Amino acid sequence: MNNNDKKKNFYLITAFVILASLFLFIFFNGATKEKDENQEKLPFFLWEPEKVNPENLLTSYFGNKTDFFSEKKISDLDNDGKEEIIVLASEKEGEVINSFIFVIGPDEAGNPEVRSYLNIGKSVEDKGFILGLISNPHFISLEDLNGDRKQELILYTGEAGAYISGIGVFIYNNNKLDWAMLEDYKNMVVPAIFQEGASVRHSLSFKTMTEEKSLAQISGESDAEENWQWVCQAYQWNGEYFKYSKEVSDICYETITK
Ligand SMILES: [Ca+2]
Ligand SMILES: [Ca+2]
Repeated sequence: MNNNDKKKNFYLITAFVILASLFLFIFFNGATKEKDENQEKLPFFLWEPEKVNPENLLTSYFGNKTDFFSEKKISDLDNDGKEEIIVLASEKEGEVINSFIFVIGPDEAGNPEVRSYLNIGKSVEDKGFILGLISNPHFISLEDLNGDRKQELILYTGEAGAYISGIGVFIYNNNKLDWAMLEDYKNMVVPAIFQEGASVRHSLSFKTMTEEKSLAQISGESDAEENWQWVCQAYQWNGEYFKYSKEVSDICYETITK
């Protein structure tokens, strides 16, 4: 090995050592940063919705009302990677039954907090409608009806006399729960509630049409000659609310009669 070769080797080794040091520095620096970020996120790992007792939280939220009967589901409603607890609860106030939907999520420390709640009956009245059919609500499903990857809540909103029962659709968006609204064929924008029963409509069923971003109610009706026929009314998401669509109603009708 001549002097030139030795020099060349020296430079190569030096360059290698510098590069290796640089690589190790970047690698460990990055790892430390990642660890710091994990530590900042730590409270969310403490959020264990299945261990939360919502009844305790809601009792303290509403004072000493202890006559809640409730149903709950755990699901990531708003698709942000963290699950929420959805609770249905009712309380009797004299002859009146107040029914609520609660959405509970983690606060910054990972403790449960009520994100939003809705008094089902009162919120309808606040919108200028009267709805006398609210009793003990139950879950039907949580699913994305309008294609924004966030789940809507589809609930039985309770039963009343004359074999009447109702189905309500609710939207949870930006930490706020509210009725999904729909525009009917008379161009009235109303809370999305579908009623079934002897004095309303017969054989109602509720159909979700994911591909059309629509929901539909299917009912049976007798025409003037007492001929039984199926009727399909479909409402398609227009970015703001579900709007009656003749076209989607026809698609709905085809799927149930073919
Ligand atoms: Ca969530
Ligand atoms: Ca949705």
